Amino acid sequence: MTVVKHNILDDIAVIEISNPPVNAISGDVRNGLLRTIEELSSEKKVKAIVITAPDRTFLAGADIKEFGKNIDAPILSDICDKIENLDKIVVASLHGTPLGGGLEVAMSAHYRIAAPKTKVGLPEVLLGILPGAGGTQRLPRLCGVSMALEMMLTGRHVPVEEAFDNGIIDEIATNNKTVENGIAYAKKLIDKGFTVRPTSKITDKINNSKEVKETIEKVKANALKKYKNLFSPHAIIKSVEEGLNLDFSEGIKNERNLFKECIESPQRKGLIHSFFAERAITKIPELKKGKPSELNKIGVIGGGTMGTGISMAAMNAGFEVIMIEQNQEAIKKALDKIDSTYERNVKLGRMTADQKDQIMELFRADTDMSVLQDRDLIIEAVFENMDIKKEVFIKLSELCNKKCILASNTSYLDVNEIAKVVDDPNRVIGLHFFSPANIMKLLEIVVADKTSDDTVATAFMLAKKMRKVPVRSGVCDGFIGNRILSKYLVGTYHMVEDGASPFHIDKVLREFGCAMGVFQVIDLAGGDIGWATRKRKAPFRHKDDRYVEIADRVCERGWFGQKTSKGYYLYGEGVEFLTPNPEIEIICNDERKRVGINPKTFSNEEILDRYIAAMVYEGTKILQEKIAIRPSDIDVVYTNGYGFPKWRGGPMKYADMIGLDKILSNIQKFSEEDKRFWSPPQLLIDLVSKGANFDSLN
Ligand code: T1G
Repeated sequence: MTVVKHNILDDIAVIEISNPPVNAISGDVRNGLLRTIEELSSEKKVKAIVITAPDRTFLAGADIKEFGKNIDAPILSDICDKIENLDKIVVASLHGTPLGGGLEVAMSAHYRIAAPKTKVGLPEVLLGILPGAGGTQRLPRLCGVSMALEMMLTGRHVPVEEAFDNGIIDEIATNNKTVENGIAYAKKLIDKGFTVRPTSKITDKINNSKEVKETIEKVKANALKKYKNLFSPHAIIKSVEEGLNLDFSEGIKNERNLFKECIESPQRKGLIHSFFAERAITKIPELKKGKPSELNKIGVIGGGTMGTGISMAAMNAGFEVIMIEQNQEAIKKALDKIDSTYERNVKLGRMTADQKDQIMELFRADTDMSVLQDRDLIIEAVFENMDIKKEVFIKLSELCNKKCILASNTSYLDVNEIAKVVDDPNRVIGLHFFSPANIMKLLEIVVADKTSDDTVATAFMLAKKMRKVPVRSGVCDGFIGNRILSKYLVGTYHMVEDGASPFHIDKVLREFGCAMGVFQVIDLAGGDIGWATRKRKAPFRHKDDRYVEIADRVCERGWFGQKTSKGYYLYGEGVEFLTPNPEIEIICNDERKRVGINPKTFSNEEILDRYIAAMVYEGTKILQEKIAIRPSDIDVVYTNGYGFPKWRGGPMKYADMIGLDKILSNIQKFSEEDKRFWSPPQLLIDLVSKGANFDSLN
């Protein structure tokens, strides 16, 4: 129930806004606030008005759910102008996370007091829009153009101390009693004879000096590189820059027009979808029933790339870690990797030497697995081979305490199969981290047939403590991410054998907004990993399945990518970034001749259509088999783990935006060439026939 209520205590009026869970500024809040402001503006005895939102946080911004719908009047920008132009002192009393429209309301007040630990920000850019209620005009007036642009282009949440030091906040309270803090501060201002102080009239930090112009030119130049695909960052800079040459009300109008352009941009749809998709991932049945068990001590089996990354992710979250390796040499190698990573952080000022020492105290390594008896969770990160993994789990099942959760970091293998060798399969789960595991946000939580709800709940709690983005996956080969990767990789090899250049394909995907092209990713991960997977799958490949051997030819030459300084691209001292390996095209032509294919030309559009079709094809099958609970989970996997552009929402959202009928007709067209690879999934046919889309399944 949304309420905007107010009380008048002597000569101070207190407005309290409540719209759980985060006091988002919905239509009801806007109407209530405007009504209250208008009522109080004519209250003679009232000398000051305090705006508060006492629940979990001060206003956390506009109600994002309203975007894309007709936003009814009054608009927040007008309400902010009314607040600023009141002839009574207006104080905003802040706590929690006043963000976006919430901070804009606060900046339209004449004075701001904030509770300790408050964090303020204008994160609209993360939603593909800009601060549309005066933020691009008022924030520079409070903290200067440089900091204002930095805040609006990063969307970061600024701690109260920094906000105070830079003029955004006028007073830091000593406690969280936001109503009392507001009243006391208003009284102090009145007693000291302070009067109204419209932010729009504060200009000392925005005189269009040479310095300000240089700042804006620098930010613009940097933005061209950093945000080359994005719309709203450039609109933000434009609104600030043009606002400096306009009077305030013209600046506000200009901001409004740019805001509308952002709202119309498909990037807004993609980024807002990602916002809610990343909040839906924890809405899974197991978390309704499961209770997380206590988690303090973690064991990691294996000190390779994944083992060291996982250990650091656990240490960064404050867990005590024991790593098991086969011998002292391997232990030394792992320890050096971990130590040098933290040493680099110290050098880059990301942590102090003391903090490094403290975090290293959480880590020790051993060759004797019996030291793992007191662990709450073990994460196995040994070589991707079923027999080796089973051997490890048999030992763990025998020596670990019966409450200890046993997790595998396998990136493809059958977790049900692994669970079969453990005394209590309820405590077995897949925790698929992404390399580098101490950096990458995504964590696929693979729920096996017998995994208990408590085990799943504990895994999601671990993810939260590690600040990971956890996505629930059922068991299948490659889970959500790698299964879809396998599909579009095979589809990509088909295109190459049919005549497309790997480098053309990568260029198209980079221009689409992907962080990297497919062949760049292969070179980064190591071609040998894919080769091992192809060999593992070979015995199970259907005789009629088309199999392209180009990648095998590359691997047979020992060209595994960055780790061998040669793959699809060349690497090394003095080698320019993205230098194609000239021998790749020769291999492709030789293979086309060998299999008798007359190469054809692929347009950018056809390359993209086939790439997207393969992803959506496999994504649909994953939904059909209930491996993923909802399409937006697949989107979260791809935007957090596979470099799919977040501003396109993810593959399933992108499919909705271009139309499932178009995807289906592409797949039907491609299936005429290869029925086995492209037979249209029933769910896709059903959705199209019903005129429905993937969003209808979220
Ligand atoms: N609108 C609608 N719902 C929101 C919301 C918002 N602004 N913010 C959060 N929620 C929902 C969220 O979906 C979830 O719902 C629940 O609240 C708890 O959120 C004019 C145009 C505030 C830091 O970008 O960053 O103002 O899943 O799980 O981890 O210029 O939410 O429970 O059903 O994230 O404690 C600008 C977005 C808007 C802030 C709290 N504001 N929110 O984090 O909880 S644009 C933002 C956040 C704007 C103006 C423009 C975070 C948080 P459910 P949560 P949390």
